[in-house]
Amino acid sequence: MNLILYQFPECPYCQKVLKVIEELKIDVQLKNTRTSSKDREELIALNGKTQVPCLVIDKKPMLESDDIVAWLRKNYAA
Ligand SMILES: N[C@@H](CCC(=O)N[C@@H](CS)C(=O)NCC(=O)O)C(=O)O
Repeated sequence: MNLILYQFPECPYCQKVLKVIEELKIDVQLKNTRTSSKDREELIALNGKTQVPCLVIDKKPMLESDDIVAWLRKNYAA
């Protein structure tokens, strides 16, 4: 599965998701919407807003950190 996470490290909801990604050692491409205007524009094109975290799973965006964490645990927990 191709996974991309739009985030910025200062966001506590993003930190929650990043912690799980690290814990489960999942290969995810990180995009920073604070430091990269290109990444921010991509996120707006996907969702019409800049809300993070947003996990894109095979081109389909998922918002809400609780939903993202639940999806990661369901699909990647040993
Ligand atoms: N309920 C959301 C809240 C996410 C949230 O509030 N993220 C903030 C950054 S910490 C955000 O995206 N704010 C709006 C914005 O930057 O456009 C979640 O759990 O993912």
